[in-house]
Amino acid sequence: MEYNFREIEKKWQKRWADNKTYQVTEDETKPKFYVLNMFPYPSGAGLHVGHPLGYIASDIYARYKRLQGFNVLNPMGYDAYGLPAEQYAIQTGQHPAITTKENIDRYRGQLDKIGFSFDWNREIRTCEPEYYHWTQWAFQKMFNSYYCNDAKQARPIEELIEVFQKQGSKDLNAACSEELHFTAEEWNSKTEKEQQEILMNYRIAYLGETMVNWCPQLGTVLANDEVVDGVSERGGFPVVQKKMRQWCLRVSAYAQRLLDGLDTIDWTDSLKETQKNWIGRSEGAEIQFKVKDSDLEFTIFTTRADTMFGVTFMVLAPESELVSQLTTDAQKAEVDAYLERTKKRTERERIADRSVTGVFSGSYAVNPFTGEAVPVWISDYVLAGYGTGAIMAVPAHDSRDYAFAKHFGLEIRPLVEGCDVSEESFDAKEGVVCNSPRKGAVPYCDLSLNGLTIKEAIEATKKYVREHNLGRVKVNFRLRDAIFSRQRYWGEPFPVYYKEGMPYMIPENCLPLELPEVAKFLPTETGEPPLGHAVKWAWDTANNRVVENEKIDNKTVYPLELNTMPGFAGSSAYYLRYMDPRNHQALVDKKTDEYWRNVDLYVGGTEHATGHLIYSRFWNKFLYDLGVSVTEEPFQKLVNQGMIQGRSNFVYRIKDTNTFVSLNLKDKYDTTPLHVDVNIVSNDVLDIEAFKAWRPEYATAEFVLEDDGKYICGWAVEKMSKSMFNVVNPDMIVEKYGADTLRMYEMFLGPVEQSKPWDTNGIDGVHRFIKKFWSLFYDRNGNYLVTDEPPTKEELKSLHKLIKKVTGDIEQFSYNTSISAFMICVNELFGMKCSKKEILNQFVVVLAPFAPHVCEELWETMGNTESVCDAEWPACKEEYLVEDTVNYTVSFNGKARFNMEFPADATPDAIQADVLADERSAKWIEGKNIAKVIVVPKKIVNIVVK
Ligand code: ANZ
Repeated sequence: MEYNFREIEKKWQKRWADNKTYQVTEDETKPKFYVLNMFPYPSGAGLHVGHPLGYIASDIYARYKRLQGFNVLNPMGYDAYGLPAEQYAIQTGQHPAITTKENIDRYRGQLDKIGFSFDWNREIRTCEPEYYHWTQWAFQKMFNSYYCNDAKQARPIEELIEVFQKQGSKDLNAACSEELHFTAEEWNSKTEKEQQEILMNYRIAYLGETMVNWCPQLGTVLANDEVVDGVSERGGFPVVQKKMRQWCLRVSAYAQRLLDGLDTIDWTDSLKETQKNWIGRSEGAEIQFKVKDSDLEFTIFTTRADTMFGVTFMVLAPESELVSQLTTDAQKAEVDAYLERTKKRTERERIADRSVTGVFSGSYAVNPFTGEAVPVWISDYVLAGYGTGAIMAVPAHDSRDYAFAKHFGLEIRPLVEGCDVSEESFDAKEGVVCNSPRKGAVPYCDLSLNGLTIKEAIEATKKYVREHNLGRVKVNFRLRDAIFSRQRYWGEPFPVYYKEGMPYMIPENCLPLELPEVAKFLPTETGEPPLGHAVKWAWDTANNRVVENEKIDNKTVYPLELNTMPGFAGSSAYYLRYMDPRNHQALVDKKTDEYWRNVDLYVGGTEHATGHLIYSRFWNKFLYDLGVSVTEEPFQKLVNQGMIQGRSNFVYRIKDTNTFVSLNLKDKYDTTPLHVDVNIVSNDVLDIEAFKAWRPEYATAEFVLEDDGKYICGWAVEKMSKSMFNVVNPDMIVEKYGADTLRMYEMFLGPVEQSKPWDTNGIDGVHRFIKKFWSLFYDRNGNYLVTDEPPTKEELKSLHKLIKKVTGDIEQFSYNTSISAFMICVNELFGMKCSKKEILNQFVVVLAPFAPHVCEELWETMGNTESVCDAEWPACKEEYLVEDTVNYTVSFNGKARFNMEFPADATPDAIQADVLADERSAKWIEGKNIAKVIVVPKKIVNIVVK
């Protein structure tokens, strides 16, 4: 019988579906293991061979764990809301729900062909009301919670209201947007609206005034990475910085816990480092400066409190509220012009750009340590959203302050008098390096920092600041709150209506609030988001239902929110929903949650290092505070799969002609390289007829060929993308070689974590391996070869070497070396003509995670009645690996002369006797005396002759 992969794969895919082989339930008798892939956004282009790389890697692990007796959860679903479907809808008028469904069906068809062990019963789609019910629910919980810094957890907002009623904001230690001070009486005498405004300052989901990248032409806020050089990445429209009231999530409240949690999880060091930098913890001090000749005061944040004596000016962020307060009339025109200019720049550009710009405010601030007045400047190198948005500048010791001072001719004053402050003496890290002792006590301040290290000096200064009430010790984080509103259609609607301009939540039991239909997917003429086109988008509080907008009376019927949630909303807790995807009462049932707990192995791309992987950790911690999630960290181990790059092919057109010249002749002409579809190129040889048929303009193309009549294409490794015509569709590979070959080949390409080009040149080898494996079971004439004969020692050794290697490799995600081990073992068994059931049964089990279809088939052939998925992973028996003989190098006077085999248990005396008796020794001993014989067990025998 031939290896007919098409029939075999079809048969087993059907059998698995019919028998629900991959359906999993909570089984208390077995330990659980939860494997998860970052779920895909189903794009219109379908899957290319790069996409399944991570899925195959995790599938192998899932199958391996199941064979080891674990109850494995391996679900799959779709991140189905998103921009491309909406853009497509705008262009074509097709409803995004329809295109999304089509794309999902296509993905599913492709995935099914690869033989994954997904439990499709648990599929989720983030755009389904059944799913986003719980996204909306979590949002409402965040709205109704605040973060208590003492308890270090989210607490119900009612608790805060109670505190305000009793004692106002006194002794409050809660995460907030702004420090507010009020008494109980003040609170109690406020109107409902005023109280709601105050609570907004503490809610974990809150409406906040934030600076956003606003693109008027697109009518939406854009994320930082969607803005390039001040224009939108899509369309190139101008983007401005605008203050807008937007939904935000108070992620910053969790900064310390997000940092601490990293120590408890098994992620790569580089990923942890990226998150640490993103969170950006920084210990420092907030110090108050009085404004000269005024009652005003402002606070700066510094990590170098010890540099107070080197302050020569102050700088405010352009967006700081202080700017208008401190700008003098004389400076107003200049300041306004400056503000107008900086408005156009995004924060990211401001961080990256090191050119110096700024303007003097006209005011002076008084250094509380020296009593000296220094000028207050405004510059966009100070960021509004960090620290207090104001700094004290110490140009002698900070490089940006230094550049600023140089540019504007401001004083540069080192901490030690008489230091050289020229450009050459400035070190970007250390500032001006002065080796003499620090400046001592100065008039007005009795603090001496003489002889202290920088660290000690910082601590001493902070102590002084505290004791003299000049400020406070402060830990700052770079991590910002997440902006959670999008002016888009294809996203989760907010379960929110507005009364007197303040948001209210629709009752929890009315969730989900379904996305309404709209006539157009564009912003409205008045600049409202697309939901502004909906005609039935008002909340009737008397009947608790959605009603027509015309019924809005602002007494019982109110307008609903027009923004939708961003892409990361639906992906922030999907791993919890897989545990219990059809539960209508809760996000996840408590008992079920306690069984699955968290994801043991998460596989996905590094591009999510600071987005999804921060948001979902935050979201999970919030749910943990609520008692919903049972572990604080959602993803225990994380593996980043590398990217599969495309291997592009090129043809060379002679300029201004329709003639194409082959690679090795192209230098004789003036040519332009053009991408050619890799699917009509084989081993870099162009299929000329297919090329002519590819595009109408090439139908009449002419060619300058190599001597052997071939057209050879050039090649390069690039991103796999449609525009480079280097996309390889897995369906084609499955069709030609089968899914088992595709799976093994993707793993054979190299380490999972590494990026590597797709290069089909080796795929035949992998396919041949499976065929050779098959031939251990059936000969060419279809005769079944498997026997019940007992295996030999050599055969057992070969098998157990394989078991040991593959077990170790899988644990390390080193699948490429496993594939080589399989090949070696098959060659060994082939050489020994081994078709013994005892050997092959175990081999099949070990190979099954990699090539499940062919293994199921052969497993069945050998008389097994249950699926190979439920076999037992074989244990490696070390006794089979012990070598029977040992190879010794025989040396004379330290020079290796020949080798001899000895039984592993031979004694040194026996070895010595045999070596000396060997005829080859005679030549080296001849005419000399044996002075000494040294036997190093299992290695060498050295004979010293004189
Ligand atoms: C004086 C000083 C002297 C500073 C010195 C540094 C070196 P990290 O570690 O990032 O927290 N800073 C404070 N707020 C800022 C803002 N909104 N925009 C830009 N820069 C700001 O850095 C904190 C330091 O960055 C602070 O310490 C402050 O400058 C500056 F030799 O104060 B330092």
